[in-house]
Amino acid sequence: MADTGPEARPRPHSRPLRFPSGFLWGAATSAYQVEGAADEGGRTPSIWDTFSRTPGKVLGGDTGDVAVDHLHRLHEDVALMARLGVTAYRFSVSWPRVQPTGRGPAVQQGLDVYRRLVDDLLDHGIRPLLTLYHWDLPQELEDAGGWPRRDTARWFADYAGIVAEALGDRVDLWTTLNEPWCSAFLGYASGVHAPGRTEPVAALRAAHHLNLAHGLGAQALRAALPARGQVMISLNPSAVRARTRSPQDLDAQRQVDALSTRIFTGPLLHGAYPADLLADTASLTDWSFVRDHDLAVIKHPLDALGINYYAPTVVSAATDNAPPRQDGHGAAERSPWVGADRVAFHQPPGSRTEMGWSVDASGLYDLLTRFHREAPGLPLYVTENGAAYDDRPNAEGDVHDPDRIAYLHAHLAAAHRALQDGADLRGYFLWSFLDNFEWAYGYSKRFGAVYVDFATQRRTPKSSAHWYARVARTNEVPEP
Ligand code: IFM
Repeated sequence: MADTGPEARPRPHSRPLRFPSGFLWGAATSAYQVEGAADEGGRTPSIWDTFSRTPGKVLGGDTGDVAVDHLHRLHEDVALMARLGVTAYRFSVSWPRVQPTGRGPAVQQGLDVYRRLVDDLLDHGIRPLLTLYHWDLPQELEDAGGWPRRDTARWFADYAGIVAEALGDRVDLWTTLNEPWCSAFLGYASGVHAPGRTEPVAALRAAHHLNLAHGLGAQALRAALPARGQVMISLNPSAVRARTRSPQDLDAQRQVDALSTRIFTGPLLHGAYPADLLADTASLTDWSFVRDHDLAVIKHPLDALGINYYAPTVVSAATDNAPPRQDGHGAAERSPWVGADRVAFHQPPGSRTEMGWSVDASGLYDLLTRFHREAPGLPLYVTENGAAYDDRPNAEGDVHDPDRIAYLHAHLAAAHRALQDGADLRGYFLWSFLDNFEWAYGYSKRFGAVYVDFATQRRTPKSSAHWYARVARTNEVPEP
């Protein structure tokens, strides 16, 4: 549960905040959001190609067909990263680019793209962190049933093995899945993400098969990687706050914590689904899709846990005159919170980003210290953190983004407090290196430290990129 005790509050500091030596200062992207080249090299459509090409699904009809043309500009983009002092790059591999049918042979041309990228990163002294799945399921596998179908987990493990065989000699940090909560519940319950299905039970099945895919994928990685290969998963656990301490509001907090976080950390870290989650969803399913031995597979020992954090979630028990449901993931007609029908979501007062998400770094502290307590000794990475703002170049062509600098500052200070309180935090990955395709919001939300003119593809580092470069170079976060 969220820790809102006195130790969670910011402590005044006047000296720069120094991070441990070897701390990774990274930036992150994902394949569909940046690559473009959608129809090149034998790549087939993913669920996001299909979804974004369906009228009405993505704001402005935007697609990732061209995105920010990263695939054609890998060399230029890596050189820019190096100039900005980034010491690690988290990218994802597009499954349909390397294995177009999702379960057939690999395409060498697809694997070569990532080999070139990794070699370029290593030549510039930038450590690659490879994410195997950042939401772009090959469409052919969705047509065969998608994540609600159990076989998808096995096909994912085969794909993981293929990529590990190809790149395991040069990549040592591996993430199986990015934010499986979004894949399961935004993809199959609220339908605001691809594949756009609105089937609550399918979402629960998907969540389990994503967990299973992680476990089987981790086994495949271990079999193919040298001993120094590290296997993790990137979750987006919620820092859930109850609006009041009433038993009803605390129960709403418990439900959302189970559905957002413990549905993954339960099996991953403890080898079991939480009893309260099973009870909350009992009217929907008996969970018989969880088979013998699945939980042992999922509990495969992790080398590290990746945490993606943007904003806390504030909930209460719903009342008849409760405000409309707000969950920070777009205007869904159906709720992603399967089985939690009596929960209301609230916008706390205070500043917000362009996504409408509140700015509150204490949630990051809460999560890092929570997992430090829950899984003592497990190294942690912040694999995503950042903010969207309405950045625009000024008359000189410069892009000043003081709000993003303030956001990053506050969150790095929170990460530093967690380190001081014992969390074994090894690195931080800013989301995102480049402005990019923000899923159902298309190109309307800019998360990048580097501004991209989407018409010309010209890159302009924002003030925050220069600020972050100084942090990476000095290993210190300056005073505000
Ligand atoms: O852009 C996304 C990313 O793909 C996954 N995590 C959250 C980011 C901002 O919404």
